[in-house]
Amino acid sequence: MKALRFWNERAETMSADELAAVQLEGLKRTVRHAYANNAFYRGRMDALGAAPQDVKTLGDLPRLPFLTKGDFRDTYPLGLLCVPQADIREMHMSSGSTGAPIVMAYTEADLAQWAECMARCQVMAGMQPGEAFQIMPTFGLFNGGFGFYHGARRLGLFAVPASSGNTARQIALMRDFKVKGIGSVVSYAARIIEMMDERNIELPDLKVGIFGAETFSDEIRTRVEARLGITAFDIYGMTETGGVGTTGADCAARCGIHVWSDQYITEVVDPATGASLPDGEVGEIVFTSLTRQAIPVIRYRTSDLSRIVSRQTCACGRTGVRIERITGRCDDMLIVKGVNFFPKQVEQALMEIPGVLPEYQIIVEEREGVTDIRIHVEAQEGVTGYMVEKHLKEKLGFSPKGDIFKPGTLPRGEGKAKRVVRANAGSAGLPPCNVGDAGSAGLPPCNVGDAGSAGLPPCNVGDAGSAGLPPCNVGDAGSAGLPPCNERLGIRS
Ligand code: DLL
Repeated sequence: MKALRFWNERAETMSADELAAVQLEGLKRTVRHAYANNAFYRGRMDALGAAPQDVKTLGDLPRLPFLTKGDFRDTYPLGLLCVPQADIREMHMSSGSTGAPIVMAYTEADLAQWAECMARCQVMAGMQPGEAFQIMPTFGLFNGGFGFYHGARRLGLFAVPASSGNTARQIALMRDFKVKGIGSVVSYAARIIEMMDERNIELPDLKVGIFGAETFSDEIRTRVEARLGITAFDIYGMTETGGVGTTGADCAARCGIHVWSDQYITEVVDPATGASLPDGEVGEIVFTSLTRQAIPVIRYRTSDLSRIVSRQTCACGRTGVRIERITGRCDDMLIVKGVNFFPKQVEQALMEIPGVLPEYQIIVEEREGVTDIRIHVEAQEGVTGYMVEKHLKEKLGFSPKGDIFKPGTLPRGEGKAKRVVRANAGSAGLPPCNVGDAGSAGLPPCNVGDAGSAGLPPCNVGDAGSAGLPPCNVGDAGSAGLPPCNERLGIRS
């Protein structure tokens, strides 16, 4: 049988004119549907003096109001629903870091749309019907596990729904069932590699990795590809647009994320003013869904930063708009000593240093209105704080303080990696942590590594693996009477 190059060749290779016609029809339908069936949408449009019949061309899109994460939260649980509740067949939810959760509901048709988008992503990555695909994001309210599953079922893959965790079993499953492709949160691929290295395991059948849910640098991608012997693809999506893969993935040509443009209109706006930006300029990505029923999104501001790289046909033959791999989130940007940067840039710089491993954290400390950061990174013996500092200075323009940890000692989670840890995370309703501020006596132990999860046991950063250790005072060993972390190789402060 001839290998599939596309899942839906017609939809994926439409001419620009066809695509524009499909988008206009989908936009008109979606706006009419939301206005007729949802009080929140109607109220927003009325307040702006916009009516469904005002949408006559795609150029009318900026006349419609934006939808924000705050709107999802304010209307929790189902205030954005545009169909009777009895028509819902599934829901997913993201917890976010603050406030009420964000809910997405699906009708039968919405589930089919998700499966279609995911099947397109999986074929684009080279998966073929009948091949085994292991799904490692969590199955549950997080959309990752079910998204890969719906796509795998639609495409006719042999689905291995491993969910997250139990790395030894994940590796055994991949080996025993000759798994060809994996879907995962990027940081989990690093964990699998760690265990493969420890146990000297190879997975010769594995060829494809589809990773997403968080930004990752080209350097990490290259390392993962080299060790696993795979081609790694970047898949993008979010709860609000209907889950993983709804807003596309990249192809083997690696020239941006292909947004499924018959399903979503992409805009890029200035994050501060909301004004539309021309192609090529970096700004906040805004999506409008064209076929979704239960909770359609109209001009949804994602907070994700990227730019439109091309509207031309890609080398792979697909014609939809392509955006650059996500740079970071608007709220992730750090400004330290007058230098603006994203966590992904720190990762990129760190991964250029031989011997530095892909586990790191950026501890953000705010003192008297001044932001400073401290980098915690795992590295093999021989890497010194000076080497790290010097390289970061060259790449970022300033030298953060940093601590180097032995391999396997920084805390690890099973979901998205928590790369940025705010030293004053107490503001999110969490107990204040003492990372970077060990001087404040009497503070409860911190939850470094998963500051979002309340009720976590105190962590032992620096030796997370060893049970029974007292909480550590990362960032300022020795002060406030706390015992120092016991696994540092080199400290520079
Ligand atoms: O993270 C969906 C997903 C699951 C994507 C598994 C890929 C793989 P949420 O939990 O709602 O959904 O988080 C969505 O995660 O707005 C981005 O900030 C970030 N994100 C998702 N994919 C990528 C990616 C899932 N490929 C939020 N690159 C989004 C960078 C990503 N950031």
